[in-house]
Amino acid sequence: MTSAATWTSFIKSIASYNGDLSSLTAPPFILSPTSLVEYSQYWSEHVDLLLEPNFIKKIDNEPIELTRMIAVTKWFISTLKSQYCSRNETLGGEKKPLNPFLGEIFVGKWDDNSINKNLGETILISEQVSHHPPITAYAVENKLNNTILEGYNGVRASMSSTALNVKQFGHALLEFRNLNENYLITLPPLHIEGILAFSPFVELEQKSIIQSSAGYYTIIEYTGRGYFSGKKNSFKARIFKNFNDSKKKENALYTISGQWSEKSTISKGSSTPSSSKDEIFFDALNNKPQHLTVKSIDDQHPLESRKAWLNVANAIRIGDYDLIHSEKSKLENNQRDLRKIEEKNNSKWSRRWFDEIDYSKFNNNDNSLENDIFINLSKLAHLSIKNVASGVDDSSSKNDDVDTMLHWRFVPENFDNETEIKI
Ligand code: 0T9
Repeated sequence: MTSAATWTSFIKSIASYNGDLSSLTAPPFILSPTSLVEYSQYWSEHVDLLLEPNFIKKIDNEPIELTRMIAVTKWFISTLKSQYCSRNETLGGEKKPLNPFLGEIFVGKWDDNSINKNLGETILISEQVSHHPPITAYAVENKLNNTILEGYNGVRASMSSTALNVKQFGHALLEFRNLNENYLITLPPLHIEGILAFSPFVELEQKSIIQSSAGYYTIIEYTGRGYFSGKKNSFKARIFKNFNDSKKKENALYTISGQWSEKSTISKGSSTPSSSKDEIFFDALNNKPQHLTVKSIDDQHPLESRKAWLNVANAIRIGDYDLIHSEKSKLENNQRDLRKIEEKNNSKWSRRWFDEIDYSKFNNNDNSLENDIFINLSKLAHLSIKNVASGVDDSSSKNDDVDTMLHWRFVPENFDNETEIKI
């Protein structure tokens, strides 16, 4: 088949889309040789900004917790280009990632590249904790600075006439243990545009929220091309003293605006900063991401993503559709066999470094979750703790038909006792 013909059948498969992303039969040139379990690395490609709050000194009369919230907001904005544009840069467009198998893992580390700070080593561990629906859990850990970012994510997608609309589930928790300060971060909805024009790209929608345990509350609103600013990847972020203050935009302590994939500026108060007069907040064009280092494939465990998918990835790189198909089938059949054996033995696949926590225990007066940072931060931000889309508030009527409160959490002991997987 010609590219155009396979593209047409792809568009047709999208038109009859049933919500299961793995069922999309995509032509080879839209396939990425990278598994979704790798995408967790995008959280930490500006590791200096991630760790920055540990190094902040109090300035003038500004509460130090506010200065740290500004730093966390800057780090978060810096992650977006890696998260949502990097395939365009390395592969020439958004591509369909490999759908990770249950138990697939991806690990790596960032060395300390800074000149004047002692950042120490930062590691990433990422694990596919569910296959149906696909859910990836991850932790980014820096022992020297006692800092942990952990989270999980999954998506639910639906097709409209021109775009694939994607809701994210899950959240991230950022803990600065030396500072006794934590942050909850929600994941924005997005859509994939440009499918009919052969060049898919992500556009973010609505908002992300960052809630600090010190009360500070940042709301980041996304707009894209064609909206009022007209520029792609535009955002406006407002930092408030707390959730209640956020009801009136005039209460903003700081306002940041610009393009997260390019430049943004910050100004005090609630007026929109001017790109010519105000201070640069983050310049994505002059702050290149620091990629993590990963062991060579020879040194990897069979569950490690690049090793497990090697043959499929190579087939994608040479664009051999039959080979992609046969290599993929091998892997998928293996997985089916594993599930059958588990069913027969009445056992289940044991997750390596993460565990699903049932937060409904909290409502049933189980005090093991008394000081849980997710519950405390969700309360401050008036966010639901149910399994609703990320960022949905606790009063939304959408919550009524959802009664599970299951969230994936990092189990540090499991990782400390890990003997098979080396970073
Ligand atoms: C978590 C991120 C997520 C994963 C990806 C929607 C998407 C899978 C999920 C949400 C990361 O932290 C951030 C970035 C990009 C998201 C992906 C973009 C995308 O297109 C895929 C979906 C599954 C597809 O591949 C659909 C096919 C597409 C190429 C249409 C032509």
